[in-house]
Amino acid sequence: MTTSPRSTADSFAARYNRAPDGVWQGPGRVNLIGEHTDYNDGFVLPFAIDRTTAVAVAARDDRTVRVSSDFADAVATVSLDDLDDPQLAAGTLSGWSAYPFGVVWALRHFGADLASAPGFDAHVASDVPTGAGLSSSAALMCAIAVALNDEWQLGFDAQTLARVGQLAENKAVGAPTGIMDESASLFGRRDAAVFLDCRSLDSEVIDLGLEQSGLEILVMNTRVDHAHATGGYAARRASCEKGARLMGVASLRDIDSDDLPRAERELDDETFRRVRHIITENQRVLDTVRTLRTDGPGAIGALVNASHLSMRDDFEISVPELDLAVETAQANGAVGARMTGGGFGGAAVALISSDRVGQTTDAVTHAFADAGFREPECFTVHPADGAGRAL
Ligand code: GAF
Repeated sequence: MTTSPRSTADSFAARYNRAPDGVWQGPGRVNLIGEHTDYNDGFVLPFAIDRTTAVAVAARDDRTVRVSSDFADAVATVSLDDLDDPQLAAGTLSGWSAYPFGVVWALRHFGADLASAPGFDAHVASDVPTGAGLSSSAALMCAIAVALNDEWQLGFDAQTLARVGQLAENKAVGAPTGIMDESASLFGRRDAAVFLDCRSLDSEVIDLGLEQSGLEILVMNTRVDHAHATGGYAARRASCEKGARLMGVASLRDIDSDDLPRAERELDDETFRRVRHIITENQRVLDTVRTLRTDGPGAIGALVNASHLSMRDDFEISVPELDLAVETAQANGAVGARMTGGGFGGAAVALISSDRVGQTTDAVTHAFADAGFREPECFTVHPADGAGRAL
């Protein structure tokens, strides 16, 4: 099922009996390399994908905010006046509407003066699969953020909107995520990746040249559900903070491979392996950017494969389904394959020659059936433009 700006406008009109002022969209993302490095002030290399969340919005003449969607029956309603509590009033936000309402709250936190702003009606539609590790939440946050930035003429730049989305995810949804996903969704460019320094927030668009190289990105969604508001993600973040504290640095960005022997001496084995993943992963991002520039995407396979092993063995965020997808893609001639996103489920991606997509999809599907796993969902994605007005 694909989402179009026009069909989202039509759904809005059916729901609210009037036309929207406009339709905005925010894409999901695939991270090419650089996992769990964002909240360690490190480097990431994601790209926005051609799967998006669209939001149709129209202003109201009162202070009411109403949001509806293709994926939930009820219309959620709140007053703008209830979204100005600096701590977020308990119980104000729950369910999926915590995302759009959280963005309103976070815009205010970043200085938007909404004292006399009009409320709005919004309708959301999306073809970013949820729970697949493709950042359906950032897609939604960014679609809403760019829409309200235009609708209320707030004048925030994309970097600030990324921070707005992240804050909403951290505080309104309760997921202690970094800045990568919103940055990818906002800064993405067609056939390119976003090289982001998560400390300075400087970003650079890096051409991928997939088409010229005859390569595709195959997403292999394991359909193993994961949630970043609970469990392993927060635990990994805590381990990294512990590692930095014990190493006497502000963040793991401040140490590099020369510090590994000291880290091994001073840290317990588990914390050491978490730290080693971050240090080596940061280096792999830098090496990938350099290799893309000099030799193109066909030459980054070893780095992509090494990233997966580091996540499997050192950071321990893979699951058997992700490992099987990666190994099967590699056995079928992928240039490289790795799990993408926060881990504990979701999707793996393979960089693969266009003429091997069908064969690899069949091989992964059969391997999952043989292993007794749920049927995976395999599809190609293409690096696409970032969030903005679509209609
Ligand atoms: C999730 C988070 F939202 C990101 O901030 C990032 O930490 C990622 O997991 C792991 O690289 O997508």
